[in-house]
Amino acid sequence: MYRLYTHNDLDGVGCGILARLAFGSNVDVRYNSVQGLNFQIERFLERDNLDDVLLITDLSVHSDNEKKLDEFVKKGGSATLLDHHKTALHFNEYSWGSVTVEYEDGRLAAATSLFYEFLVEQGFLKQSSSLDEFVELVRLWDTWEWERNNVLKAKRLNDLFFMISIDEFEERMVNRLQESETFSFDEFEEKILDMEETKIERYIRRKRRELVQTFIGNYCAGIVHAESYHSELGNELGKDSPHLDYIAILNLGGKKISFRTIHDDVDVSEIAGQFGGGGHAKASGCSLNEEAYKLFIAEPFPIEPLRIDAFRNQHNLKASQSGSLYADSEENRFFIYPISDKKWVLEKNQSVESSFSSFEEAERQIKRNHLAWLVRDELFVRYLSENVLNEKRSKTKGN
Ligand SMILES: [Mn+2]
Repeated sequence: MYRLYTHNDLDGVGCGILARLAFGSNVDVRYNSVQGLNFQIERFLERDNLDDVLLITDLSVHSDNEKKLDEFVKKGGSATLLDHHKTALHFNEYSWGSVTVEYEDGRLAAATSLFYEFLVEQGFLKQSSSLDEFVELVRLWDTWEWERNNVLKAKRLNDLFFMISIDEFEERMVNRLQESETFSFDEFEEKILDMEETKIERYIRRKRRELVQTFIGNYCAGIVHAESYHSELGNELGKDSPHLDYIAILNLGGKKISFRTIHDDVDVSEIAGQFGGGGHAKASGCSLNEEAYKLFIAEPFPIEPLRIDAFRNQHNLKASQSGSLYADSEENRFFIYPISDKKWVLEKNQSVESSFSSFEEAERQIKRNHLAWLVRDELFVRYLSENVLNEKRSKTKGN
């Protein structure tokens, strides 16, 4: 009997689907959380059945199980651990461990793509174009390469994975990969995916209206309370307000904070680390301890949400050659206009404040320090006409 222990995310379940296709009813597949795996492996080792073929994908075991697994193999047991996480690289020291983080051509590896190559190489599975595509979509999702290459189908595959149960997902994918030559969603899946997308868009729009801005340490943070869609939220709010260094997403019920950034020069794993958490440079998290509660919830509580830039304007547009007008809650007016290709002037209440080499830098300055927003056309037109009139009047006086 083949026994596959794998992760319970899309990449892990991708391995489960491949195992079903390769071994049919001759495989027992278990989906585990990171913590759940060691318990399962202990149970497996206690049974001490040398006829079983053990496969572990997308997860690794703790050092105690590592030793026991090595003993199991040394006395004739069969085990293979395939992973792509940096933290598992030391398993390459064992004949039964194979960890690849990156392919030679620079693409990042995923457990599903490694397991696919393994099964084909060993002659358990025949390569096909639908399998190639399915495996590549899982890899693109798991490594976040889908974003850079803008492969929405990979994101939709993961959305579908979250919308139905693991069992149903597995069954649908196994049938599809056996039957079709290309990989695509069926009509029902397309429909629920479209509905989900609309729902997420609406959720993000609502959350944008609750976004609060404040300085925490040296960073200008955007703070929002949300229970779902953290990746989408962090990404969309970050792109919508690039002047924010990162977005902190608070889940009070779960007592957790997620940090997301779109900027290469901000490392949110460091920020999470200050509160006992960790993660990656662009996505991290921590528990909500007392210090974090004070900084991210109590102190920003009285702050009004960040105003939204006017978005139906025809005239007052960002980076316009005829200038862009902003306001803040103290009724200051900020006017940004170019005087040459690389010189943008910032006026505050009609007197020159400073100049910048790009529009973005000027806007960043007023958004970070004054929480300013792009005003509606009506205000822009009034501002310009008052300016013109003031000028005429002052000239007439001079005569
Ligand atoms: Mn993975």
